[in-house]
This record gives sequence, C-alpha cells and structure tokens, in this order.
Amino acid sequence: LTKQILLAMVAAILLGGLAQQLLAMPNLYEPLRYVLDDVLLGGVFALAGKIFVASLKLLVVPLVFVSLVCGVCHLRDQSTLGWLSLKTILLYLATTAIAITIALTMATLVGPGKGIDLVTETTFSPPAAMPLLDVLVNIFPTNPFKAMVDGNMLQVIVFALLIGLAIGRSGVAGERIGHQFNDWNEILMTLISLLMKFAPYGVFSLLFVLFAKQGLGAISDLAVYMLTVIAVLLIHGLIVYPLILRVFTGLSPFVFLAKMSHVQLFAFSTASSNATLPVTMKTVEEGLGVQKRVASFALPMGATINMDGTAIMQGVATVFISQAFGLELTIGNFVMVIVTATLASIGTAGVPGVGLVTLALVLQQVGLPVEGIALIIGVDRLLDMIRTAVNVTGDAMVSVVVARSEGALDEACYYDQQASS
Ligand code: DAS
Repeated sequence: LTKQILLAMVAAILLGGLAQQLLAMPNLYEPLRYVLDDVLLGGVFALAGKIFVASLKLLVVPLVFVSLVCGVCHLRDQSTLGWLSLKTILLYLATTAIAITIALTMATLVGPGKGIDLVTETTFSPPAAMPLLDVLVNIFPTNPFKAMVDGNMLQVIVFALLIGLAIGRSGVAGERIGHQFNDWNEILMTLISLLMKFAPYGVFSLLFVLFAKQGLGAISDLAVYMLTVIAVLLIHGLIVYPLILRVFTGLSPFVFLAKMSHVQLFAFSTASSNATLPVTMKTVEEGLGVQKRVASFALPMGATINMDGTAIMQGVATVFISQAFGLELTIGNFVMVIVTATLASIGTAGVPGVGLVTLALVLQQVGLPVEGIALIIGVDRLLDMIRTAVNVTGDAMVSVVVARSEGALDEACYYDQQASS
C-alpha cells in the first residue's frame, strides 16, 4: 500500500505541476483550459478527494466509540483504566511541551521573520486569561448523541469510557453487549480495509488539485519559515520520538518508523489525524502488536489531544510573526505560548487547518497581532500535511510506550515483518 500511495503522490506532484504550468499559459486553448480547470481540477478530482476524506471521517465517531467500549469493557482489572489514562495523557502533554520548546528555541535561533518589517496598529497588549475551566468542563457530554453528531471527540471518548465501565460491571447483560461491540468492531475494521483500497486514488486526487492550484511557486517567499517548521518537525519525528521509544521500551525505532510509513503518508495526504485514525488504529494493533485495551483508548485520545506537529508550527509561527512585526517576545510570553499551545491542542479535533485556528488563540494569548496569520496561511496546507504525519506518529509512539509498560504489547508481532500493518 505504501508503494501505491507513494506512486500516487509522485504522479500527483508531477501532473499537478504540469497542470499549473498549462493553466498559467495565457493563450491556452480555451476548451482545454475549461476541461483542465473546471472539469478535472474543480470537478472530478476535487470531488474524489472530498469523498475520500469524508469516507474516512464517517468512520471516526463509530470506530472511536465502539473500539473504546470494547477496550474498556475487556480491561482485565478496570482499576487500571485510571492509571492507564493518566499515564497516556501525561505522556501526550509531555511530548507536546517538548515539541513546542524545541520549536521556540529553533525559531529564536534561526529568526525566520527577521527583515520582514511589517507595521501593525495592534498594540502589544498583555495576555488575557485562558478559560482553563471551560476546557475541562466541556469534556463531559450533556447529550452523548449530540456529541456524536457534532463530532465532539473528547465528549464521545468520555461517554464511551463510561459505557465501557458499566458494561464491564453488568454481569451477563454486559457480556452479551460486550460481544456485540466486538462484532461491530470487526465490521468496522473490515470497512477500513475496504476503504484503504481506494487510498491511492484518494491521495492522488487530493494532491493533484493541491499542486495544480498552489503550485510550487507559492512556497518560495516563505522558505525560511517553512524550512524552520519542517526542520523541527523532522527533529521531533525522527530523533525525539525514536529516542523516547528506545529509552522507555528498548524496542527498535526503525521497525516502528517502517511500519508507520504508510500511516504517515496517509496523514500527509489527508492532513487530518481524525481521517487517518482508522489506519493508525489498524497499524498499531495489527502491525505493532499493541493490545486493543490500550490502542482503543490511547489513539482516539491522541488524535484529539496530542498534536505535537501542530504545536511546533504554532511555536515557529509565533516567533516568525513577532519578528515580522518587530515585537520582542519575553520569556514570560514564551511560557504562555507553551501552555496555551499545549492546552489549545487538547480542544481541537484532528482536521485540516485546525492548527491555524488554534494559532489565532495562541497569538491572542500573548497579545500578538492575529492578522500575522495572513503571512503564513498561503503555505500552511503543505505544513499541515507534514505536521499531521508527526501528530499521528506521536500518537502511535505513546501508545507503544504505554502498552509496553502495561505488558500489553506483543513483541513477536512488533518485529514480525509480515504482520499486516
Ligand atoms: N491537520 C491537523 C491534524 O489533523 C493538524 C493541524 O491542523 O495542525 O492533526
């Protein structure tokens, strides 16, 4: 599958670039322009791309709900759920804080925004209070079905945890329902495999349209900003994660990265952790040997609250924008950025572009001009794709570490090259 997706990506970049050149020709044969721009790019491939991502998203709520209920109601000793979730959440927050700290340090050293002297009428005002309590209160669903309809993943997760706990304590009735949830989980996993057969086509459609529209030219004028973000993403994804994996589990990071490669390509193409979640879960459970009782909790939680890649973009963007406007950030501002970006990532779902939305929140928090986002919005799509691949890698890495510490990792499966991932 990885080879097919890679092939689709290369084809999309080449043909997208060609399409962009053709469309840029002023004297292009009009019917050809119409076919290329309206029929293909605006029609067929745009539609195919949207349907592909939508088809994955339709899986997210049922999959998260069913797999979490399955995971929790089969916990051997349900008291471990408390410790399991605490360990998972703490690890997620720790990796996010590390990510943004590296980002702020690197951005301060490189100075991507220096020399772009922009003027703003926004005065550099002191930070407003972050509604911390709101984030925590909002996690509990008042209406679980509304939470599912709205795709409010944290509320869906809390509801599934409660149902799973209740099933585990309901004797024969719970047994019956528990088996039904297992059957539903099998069906959803099969549905993922079916949908994955369309992945190369969906990936091609998404990227062909992207590169035909944006082309590679849009990228040059923000090169330093982008290279800084990409450099930190690579450091975090290829050095920090493997180090944590090696130190905490002794497992081979190379096997981990090799098995996660097609998941990363999926995340890159869809720019959505949520849309990639079904693939992440299948790979972590069946490819890396993480038991369901850990994966079914840690991965949906991670796709929602753990966005290290996003935090990295936000750290670099904050420094870039402050430098572009000639506003110096204090250490206090940096701490506020770290806290806000880490917490902001908790409330955001893993969908394309959500990082920009929470960036506005971070900029407001430190009093920087939010209009600075306009500087980077043009190239954010490509960075979104790369950072989403880092986001899902972090989710999987923490799941492996937590599973290993719970004795819930099948090492033979982890090292089995054939294990379907
Ligand atoms: N695309 C988001 C995700 O799915 C990340 C982001 O927007 O920064 O993880």
